[in-house]
Amino acid sequence: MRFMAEINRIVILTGAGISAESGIDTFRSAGGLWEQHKVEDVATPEGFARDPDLVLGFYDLRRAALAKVKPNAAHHALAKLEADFSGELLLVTQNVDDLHERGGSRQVLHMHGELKSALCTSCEIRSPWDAPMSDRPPCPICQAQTLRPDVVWFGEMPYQMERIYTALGSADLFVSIGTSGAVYPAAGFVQEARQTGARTLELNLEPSDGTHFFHEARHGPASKLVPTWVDEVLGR
Ligand code: BJW
Repeated sequence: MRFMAEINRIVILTGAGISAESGIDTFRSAGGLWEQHKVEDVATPEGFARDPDLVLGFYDLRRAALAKVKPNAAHHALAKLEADFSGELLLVTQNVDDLHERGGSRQVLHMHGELKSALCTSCEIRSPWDAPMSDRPPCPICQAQTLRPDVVWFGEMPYQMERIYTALGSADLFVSIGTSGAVYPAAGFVQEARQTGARTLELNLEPSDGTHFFHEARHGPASKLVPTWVDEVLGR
């Protein structure tokens, strides 16, 4: 790893693995969400058009389950990094849970949306949301009963891509935590960051699909790897 004093701009990408030890199912592991549900039924616009009740119910259950889980040591460590790192840090998460925020992170870019947000398909405004949607509540802005989960499904454009690519273009260090590297465009961030000279580090339970793209990969549970790495960055 490049001498830490040279690291001024860090981009971190997190995925479902960082929340696994908090008790949230990942997608692609044995017993994960995509073994329990067909991805084309619950995570595509076409699936939502075909059976909105199924999709709204799926996300209602996942939103309600957030009340039963807590951030773990990895979320807390990234919050400590945000508070104590003197350079620029961008935390990008593919996760729709709110565990980074509850772990203390103040600036989190949710590129795949958030469970606690609703998107109105009529007025297209996003509103904070912490209730079921299966009963077709009205949009708080335009009153139309056309709310959907504010999450990014396959075939849809993730949020704030321009901001992410700009940060990747000037990053000294890109760190990927708890993601399988199976879903684009996030899976391509490592190559994007490398192209413009960033060091790249993977922290994951096991080698991801793109592990060979990283300069360094450390494998194990996020609750152990992330606090250790944060202490290294902060020189503790
Ligand atoms: C631990 C651990 C522990 C466990 N500690 N680790 C080529 C280029 C561009 C696009 C495509 C392409 N080929 C195909 C596409 C289209 C498609 C895509 O990528 N398909 C793939 C299946 C191939 N992508 C899209 O459609 C995206 N949109 C798009 O591309 O728009 C056009 C565009 C083009 C160019 C630039 C920009 C845009 C949208 C993708 C939307 C994904 N949506 C979902 C659902 C969100 C809502 C919800 O949560 O329900 O996002 S799918 C699901 O996968 C979710 C996740 O965010 C995402 C990634 O999953 P993640 O986080 O990696 O989880 P897992 O389960 O896969 O992995 C967990 C990892 O953790 C594992 O490795 C474990 O080992 C590890 N782990 N325990 C540390 N304790």
